[in-house]
Amino acid sequence: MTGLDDSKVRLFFAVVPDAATRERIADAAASLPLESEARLVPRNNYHMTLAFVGEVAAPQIQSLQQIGGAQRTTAFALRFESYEYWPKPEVVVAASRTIPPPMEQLWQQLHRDLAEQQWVLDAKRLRPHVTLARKVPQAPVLQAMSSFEWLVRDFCLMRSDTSGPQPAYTVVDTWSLLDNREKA
Ligand code: 2AM
Repeated sequence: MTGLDDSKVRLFFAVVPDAATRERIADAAASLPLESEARLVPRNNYHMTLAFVGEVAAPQIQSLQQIGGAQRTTAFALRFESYEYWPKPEVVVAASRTIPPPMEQLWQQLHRDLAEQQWVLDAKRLRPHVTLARKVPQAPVLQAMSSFEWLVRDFCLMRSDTSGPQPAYTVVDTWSLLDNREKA
């Protein structure tokens, strides 16, 4: 754990892409037809959120790290195959519509463990996605997306600093998912 002071920090569990996947995501983002007010997510900020926890006081971070470290899910692969426009948050995302069972298990268990520690999140269901662009007030005409696979071998607890023009994300802790051969 680095760079955390006594004040509250904004935390979330997420998967960060490897370099090759980051390139595929950037390719998908580059093909988007966007109006000038839209903001492409900087490529260093790409992530797939698993659970947005929100503002957390420093002494509580340890309990989140324990929850992350307690997960026993195998690695999984996801295929991102389409763009989606989500009008409420005004974002365009790259979406994966087929959810691998280990990912559903990780999502369910994380939310159960968080709820047990009084972290009740408002997420209703898992919708695997990577946000590509924000501040998109109207649905763009979206073409077919060149699909790509993302092999997920680990996940992180991330800190989000929203004080600048773009959020700055830092990894607080990372946990490897289990190899398929060493199932819990
Ligand atoms: P996203 O994953 O759909 O892009 C860090 O703030 C990440 O947590 C964001 O990328 C964001 O969406 C996700 N998130 C989910 N719920 C959020 C909320 N209520 N407030 C801020 N971010 C949220």
